[in-house]
Amino acid sequence: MKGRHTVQRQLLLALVLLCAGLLAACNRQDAQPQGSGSGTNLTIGVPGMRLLFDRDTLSVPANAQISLTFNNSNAGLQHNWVLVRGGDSVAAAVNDGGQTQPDFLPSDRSQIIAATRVLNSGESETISFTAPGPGSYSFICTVPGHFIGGMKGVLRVE
Ligand SMILES: [Cu+2]
Repeated sequence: MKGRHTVQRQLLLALVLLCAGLLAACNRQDAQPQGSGSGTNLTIGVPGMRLLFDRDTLSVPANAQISLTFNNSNAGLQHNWVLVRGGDSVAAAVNDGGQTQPDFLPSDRSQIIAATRVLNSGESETISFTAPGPGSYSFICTVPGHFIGGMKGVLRVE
């Protein structure tokens, strides 16, 4: 029985040390300035003169704070980056609703999670948003003709 008590004491000690370590780790995280370490940074651009984003898949953790920089590195054309609350059918509806609007976004923004403004060639913009729950969400460019031309991709939320 004596040996068993020793094992129990050692387990208890290990547990106490583990808790102390976890608390220390939590305190260190709390001490960090906001935006460093806890968020996810993404960058996306446009290759050459093509109607494409330079990445067709982005992955982020569910509910993470996202900072996304869209560089319109395309030589000559305007583009935006619009993340919708669903797949391609939702993307098509958002795209259709924005075609005649000055900013190419529908007046009803309920199906839009995040969007940059329309950027001229050479401009960039960084936007912040909270990732939705797990799933696949389409991102598109709503400048007329671009989504139809294939300017789209998928944000995977895990
Ligand atoms: Cu575009």
